[in-house]
Amino acid sequence: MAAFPEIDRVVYEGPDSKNPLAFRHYDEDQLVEGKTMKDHLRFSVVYWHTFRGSGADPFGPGCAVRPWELADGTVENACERARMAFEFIEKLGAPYYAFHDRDVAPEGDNLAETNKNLDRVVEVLKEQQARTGIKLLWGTANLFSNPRYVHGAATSCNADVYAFAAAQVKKALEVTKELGGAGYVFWGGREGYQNLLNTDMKRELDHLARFLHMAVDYAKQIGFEGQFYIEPKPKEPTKHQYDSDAAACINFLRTYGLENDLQLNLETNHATLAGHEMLHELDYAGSQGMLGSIDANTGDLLLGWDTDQFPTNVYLTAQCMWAVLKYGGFTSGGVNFDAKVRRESFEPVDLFHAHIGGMDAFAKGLKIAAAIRADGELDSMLQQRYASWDRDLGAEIESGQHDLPSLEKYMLSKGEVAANTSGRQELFENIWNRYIF
Ligand code: XUL
Ligand code: CO
Repeated sequence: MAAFPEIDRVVYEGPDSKNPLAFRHYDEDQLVEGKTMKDHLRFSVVYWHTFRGSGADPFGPGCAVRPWELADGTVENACERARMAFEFIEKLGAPYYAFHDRDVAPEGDNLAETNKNLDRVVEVLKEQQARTGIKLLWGTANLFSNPRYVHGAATSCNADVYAFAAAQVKKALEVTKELGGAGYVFWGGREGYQNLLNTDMKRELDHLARFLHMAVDYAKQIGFEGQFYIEPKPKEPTKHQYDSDAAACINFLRTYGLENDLQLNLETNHATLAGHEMLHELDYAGSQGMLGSIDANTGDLLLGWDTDQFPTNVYLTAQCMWAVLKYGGFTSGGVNFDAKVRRESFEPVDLFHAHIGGMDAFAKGLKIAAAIRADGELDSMLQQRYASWDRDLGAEIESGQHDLPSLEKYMLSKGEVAANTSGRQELFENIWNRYIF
């Protein structure tokens, strides 16, 4: 059965199009910096929000109309849903998707049954991937919804829960490999704490690191060559998540010897919750050689929670793609829409509007970022700002030729510093705006 019989493949019609079901900027074959938009952006649709989101909120149950919720809970329904999901992704023209194990298949009465359910749906996913050419950007395990994970998974105080989570990740890695996944994500879920009085933080961090090492070891054992990622988020559901932001994650990975095995999957709304701009997170991770992938969404600056809205702001998307290009572009990662339509947007067609808007905003952002880079004006202004480091004293310090006494000697003879020059922030902003409008 078709879920969207009245909708055809979404195509590029150009900036003047008023067709709500066409792209105005995302022309997948257009070359930007010598690479197609499709290969730059590597758009991915998330299974959890798009095919399992119901619009439920703390004040009411879901109200979304979803053709694939036929007899929720059965494996047959899950298989049919998977076919409809691929109909959506194919019509949208996104090359990738991402899922949690529990999004795609229901849990059974015990782990063995649950694994069997997953295997049945994975067969359908595999068949649909082969039919459409759509690929898996990354897989992951849901280690937070089931009540057994009330105290967390890899940081639970209950060792049995840790073992269950380990078994779940083992299976999720196997199916991600089976489906040719380009990556595997760890988002902390409930890995964090509400109160330090009842929490042994050091012990929980050690356990989490052991858990990640076990996953990396098992991936090697089964020959899974996808990229591992950790996804920073500072709060929600716990007050303090251990993977709170890019810097905290990188410190954690280095402390425990995991820095060569995991990169970062950065999400815009998570950056907002951490009190950072997304550009900060991207630039920090990129500068440390750990920018892996993006969960593309946006928050609402007037609300303090993870609203997971679709990104429509070209300032944001241009900054994202500017950072991605600066650090060499995606290799295994992509632009994964970890975003959900509003509860009020409950009709199936809203899913198309949301993704088309996000894809167009990112395509336009990519073009803007490439134009800024091609002109090189901002770049040379930035270089100029640091010019004192390119010659004489600055160059000597950078190459390690100085110590405190030699710098004192230099300053004593000079007496006072060379005059500072303006940072020209407003000019930088104006030039950036020239490419936006
Ligand atoms: C939660 C979140 C997750 C991860 C995957 O805020 O972003 O959906 O992306 O577990
Ligand atoms: Co996410």
